[in-house]
Amino acid sequence: MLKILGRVTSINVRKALWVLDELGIAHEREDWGLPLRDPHVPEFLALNPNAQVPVLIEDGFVLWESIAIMGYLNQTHGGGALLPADPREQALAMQWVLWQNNDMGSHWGYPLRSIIRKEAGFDDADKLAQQIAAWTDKMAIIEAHLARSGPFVIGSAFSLADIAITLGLHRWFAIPFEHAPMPAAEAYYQGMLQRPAAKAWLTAQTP
Ligand SMILES: N[C@@H](CCC(=O)N[C@@H](CS)C(=O)NCC(=O)O)C(=O)O
Repeated sequence: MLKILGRVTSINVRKALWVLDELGIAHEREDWGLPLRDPHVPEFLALNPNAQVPVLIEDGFVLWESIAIMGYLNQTHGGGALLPADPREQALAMQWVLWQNNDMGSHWGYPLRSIIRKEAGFDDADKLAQQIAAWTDKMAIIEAHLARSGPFVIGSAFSLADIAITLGLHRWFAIPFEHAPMPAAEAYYQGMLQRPAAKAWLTAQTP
């Protein structure tokens, strides 16, 4: 059976898990990743030399990188249903998937480790304020886009872009600090929460 290696507190693992649930694909999951199970061991490094989750294993096929996993699942088990058929719309959907990974997610590490995980060394108030300000700038980009688009990130159908962006928004709404108002993002997020496959991956247990 298809297996995902990774802890559910990882946003990148949740991208794969949400796609699996959205497509109704039977699978198993094994906890890997700190602090639950250290991936810096030969058994895991043989699968992913980066010592990172998620990793997908199916019939001996091994794949890492969350976006590659989303794409693989969509093609092999979803008949491509989670990406628009139109090449330009498809490219725009992938633009937002990549943006979430590379840009939207580049400033929440410090707030997450400081406010939620309370890790040692993440208690500098100035650094925290700087990172929240930089994150807010990125949020303003998706807020403006969602104010124009909708109900989905791209076009008239749910896609991989909605999974990536909604998980990114979850980080924003789940971490308690004084948030700048993002009404379009909030409305969009509430809409996504209604999807049965989304709920498990947008809870307080999975910040
Ligand atoms: N570019 C990779 C990044 C993967 C990544 O950063 N994974 C983190 C969790 S979100 C990780 O494995 N951290 C180490 C650990 O959990 O032990 C992807 O998108 O899959």
